[in-house]
Amino acid sequence: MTDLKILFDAVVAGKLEIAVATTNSALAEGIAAQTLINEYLIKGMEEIGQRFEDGKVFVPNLLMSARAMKGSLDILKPLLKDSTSTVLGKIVIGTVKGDLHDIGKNLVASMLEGCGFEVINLGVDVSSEKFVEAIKENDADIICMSALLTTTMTYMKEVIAAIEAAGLNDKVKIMVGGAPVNDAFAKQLGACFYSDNANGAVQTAKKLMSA
Ligand code: B1M
Repeated sequence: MTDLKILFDAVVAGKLEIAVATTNSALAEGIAAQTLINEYLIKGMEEIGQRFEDGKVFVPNLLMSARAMKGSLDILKPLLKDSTSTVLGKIVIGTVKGDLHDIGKNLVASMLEGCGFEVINLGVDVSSEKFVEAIKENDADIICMSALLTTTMTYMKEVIAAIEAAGLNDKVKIMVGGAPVNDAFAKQLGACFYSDNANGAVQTAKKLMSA
């Protein structure tokens, strides 16, 4: 029986090979992908984030942890798919300008894709112009913005202003998320829907498509 604490420790210590090997053995024993993500990978990233905040580790440690988490997620992502065969809607997703954090955003994108949405992932450091262009080009139903920094979350306002200026606000629904974002902030932004995790983002997106 795999000791799953090893997975948590591998993320914290940034040990890619151990993270990958433990993920594979846990899956072989029938442990669900969602359990590995929610109970070990995300918690490992939270722990390294806390150590960074406390000045105990530095940016290279964050990068190694991110690499270990990504290695594990690459194995788990294909397993997040459900049996939906019809496309529920089109979603443009990206991390806003100035922000390079993409692990959470990619997890949200994978879950949305796995649950039947067509997802156009614009990556990180995405400008308002690029968001607007992608909405138009893809005739998107929903846009999801992610921000992990208190200094970049405010850029969401600019994206919303650009969407309004392009006359797209009646056409596209806006969702926001990321560690510093909360419901109150989403309300301040205006007609925005907030979710604090990937599962919640899928549920919200499904509700918006059936509204
Ligand atoms: Co940085 N970083 N980082 N970092 N980093 C944080 C965010 C920080 C909180 C760490 C800390 O101090 N405790 C802090 C921000 C402080 C603040 O703004 N108040 C911070 C800082 C300061 C920085 C730098 C400035 C450090 C420096 O250079 N001095 C720098 C900024 C670079 C930049 O972006 N311009 C920086 C850099 C980096 C790395 C590149 C080294 C690396 C990112 C690698 C990568 O993403 N490819 C990194 C990492 C790994 C982190 C922490 C440790 C982990 C983030 C993560 O991946 N979490 C983070 C600390 C923390 O969050 N505890 C930290 C796991 C992920 C699954 O969770 O992203 O929250 P999360 O996503 C969740 C939800 O938020 C939600 O669902 C996801 C799944 O449940 N969600 C959405 C996310 N997006 C959504 C969109 C939606 C809906 C839900 O749309 C609808």
